[in-house]
Amino acid sequence: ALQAVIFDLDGVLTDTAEFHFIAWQSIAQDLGVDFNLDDNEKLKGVDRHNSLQHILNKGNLTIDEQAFNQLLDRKNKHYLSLIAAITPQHLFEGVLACFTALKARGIKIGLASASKNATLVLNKLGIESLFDFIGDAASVKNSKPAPDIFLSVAAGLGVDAHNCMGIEDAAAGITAIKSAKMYAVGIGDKNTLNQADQIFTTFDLLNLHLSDCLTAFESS
Ligand code: G16
Ligand code: MG
Repeated sequence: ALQAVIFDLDGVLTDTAEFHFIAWQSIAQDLGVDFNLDDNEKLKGVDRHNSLQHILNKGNLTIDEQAFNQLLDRKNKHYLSLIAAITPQHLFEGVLACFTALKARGIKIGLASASKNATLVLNKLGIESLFDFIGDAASVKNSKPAPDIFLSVAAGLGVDAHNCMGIEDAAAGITAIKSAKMYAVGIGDKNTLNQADQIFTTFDLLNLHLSDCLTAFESS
């Protein structure tokens, strides 16, 4: 039976995916690498190191470690300036209602974000205290699409993977959930997230259909 729901952050609970895109696009532009929405789709859920490597590969560029780290630092500073204005108003519609409904059913709530800024963002959204366990992106070895972060959150919650549902907006995230042998719910585009067990266009639709979604888990 379902004992925990493990949420991704960026693009699932709030629209920080947009801010990551703006910050990466600016780096790519300076490197002279074309960076479009399709590239961005591939970077969703991917950690910063691998994201920069993807952009360099696309431009057939190699840079030394110092320059690499400087670009990571610059991207993060830009990102931090973009998220400075986040308030509880930026929480996607349906998130609080969904959390309340899960808690009423005794289902635990976890966070599996690849972002080292996750706690800061949760704080700004005013929802940090609602989580039973928040995964630490810095302490897992392999980033999404590897299952590590989802497995570490399940362990932190004290719940077996097969009793967990994972919620993701990124293809790499859905792969991570399925590799962790969990039930996967996608938020976003049907074609991009076609590996998911269920897909909703928005978080609000997931919340509106939460009972059906939980029933489908139990019969899976
Ligand atoms: C997020 C984003 C990614 C971002 C990554 C690392 O993951 O989707 O675009 O590159 O975190 O973020 P940071 O540079 O803040 O450590 P998630 O898993 O919350 O979607
Ligand atoms: Mg995401």
